[in-house]
Amino acid sequence: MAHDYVMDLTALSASLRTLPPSQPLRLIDENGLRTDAEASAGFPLPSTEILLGLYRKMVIARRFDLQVTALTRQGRLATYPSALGQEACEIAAVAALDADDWLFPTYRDSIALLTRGVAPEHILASFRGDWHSGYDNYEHRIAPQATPLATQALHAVGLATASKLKRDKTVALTFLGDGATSEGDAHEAFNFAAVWQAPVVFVVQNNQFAISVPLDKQMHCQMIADKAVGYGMPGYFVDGNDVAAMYAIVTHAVQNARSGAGPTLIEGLTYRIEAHTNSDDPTRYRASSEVEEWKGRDPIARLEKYLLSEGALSDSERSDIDAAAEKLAAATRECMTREAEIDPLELFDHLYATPRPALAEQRQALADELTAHADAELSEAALSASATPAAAQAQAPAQTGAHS
Ligand SMILES: Cc1ncc(C[n+]2csc(CCOP(=O)(O)OP(=O)(O)O)c2C)c(N)n1
Ligand SMILES: [Mg+2]
Repeated sequence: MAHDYVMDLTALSASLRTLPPSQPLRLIDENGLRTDAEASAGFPLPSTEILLGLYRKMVIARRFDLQVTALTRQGRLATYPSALGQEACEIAAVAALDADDWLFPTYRDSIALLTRGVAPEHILASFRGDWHSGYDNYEHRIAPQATPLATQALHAVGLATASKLKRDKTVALTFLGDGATSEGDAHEAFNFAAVWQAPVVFVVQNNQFAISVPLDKQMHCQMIADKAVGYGMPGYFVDGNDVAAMYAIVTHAVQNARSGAGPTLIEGLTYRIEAHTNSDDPTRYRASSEVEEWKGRDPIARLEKYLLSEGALSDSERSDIDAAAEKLAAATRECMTREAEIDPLELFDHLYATPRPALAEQRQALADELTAHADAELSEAALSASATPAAAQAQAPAQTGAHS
């Protein structure tokens, strides 16, 4: 019996996963060359027009990411989790969605938001500590960037299930980190998605670290994609630095979800080039030679090589993209020099549909304190204006004029 069971599982695994073990599915290799039918598992290469569009989005996203990291180092933002090196996963996933689909991102996925049209100022409001989520979630159909790991995966399954019940064809896509897949919430999300055949796509960005913990210290399986078998959904192990492969597989998964074929788990194998956040020192837990090795597998350089070899990326196209990236970087710098208008009383909003009496009292107490503080500041300002050298200075131009 045990033997039968093993046979069944192997057959199920083979039917759900079309890939040879350990070999990520790839359409363009590290040298920018098109792969053969075996490596691509028969997935077609996206058109040159689509690839050029993805290239443009990746270059712009990277410029944004570098700019925000620099601003964070200058102290303009409290924190920023960079996605440097992960552009292929981020941009391909978002590009595969329709405007009506929903995205459930994590703290790592700011460039996905950017690519979906959220303004830098609105993306960065939470990282500056101004608001919990600075964009209109309904307008962009993007849930708040989740910091509690894997919680957003459950929300994605919930929305997808509602979509199925309402028969409205909306697909939900959620990003997860490799570490997040070890959370209970991830397992519950995978399980319910499969049981309910929810139209949801799980894109796991395996950047090989959960802060300082490398993958092999937090899971014993060979591939995260293999976990899909246990839930009864297809799993794909994809080269996460090959934007063509990521786009092809996510598009396939989104189409499947929309047509009623249920969820898919996609593992994009990539690497986190930057620190976990600006408060992390990665030199304490990984060798710089490993980082350099992965820099050599850069997703943008790879696609650029392919496009150049196809004669599909002209000098003028490249300078146009660079100009757009610089314009965005300048706009990002500019908006981060502006002070945000913050109302401290918002602290009490969105907690209860009907505020509880104790909370209403606290709100009133803070309102009174703010008014008292503002009054005190006003009278202090009036006092110093009439009694300090500033008042005398107000006369200065006339005196200067008289003497000159
Ligand atoms: C439920 C929960 N537990 C712990 C943390 C602390 N924490 C923040 S990021 C992180 C590592 C996550 O790694 P991974 O899922 O691989 O995502 P990455 O940061 O690499 O994108 C941890 C443990 C958290 N945010 N939420
Ligand atoms: Mg990770």
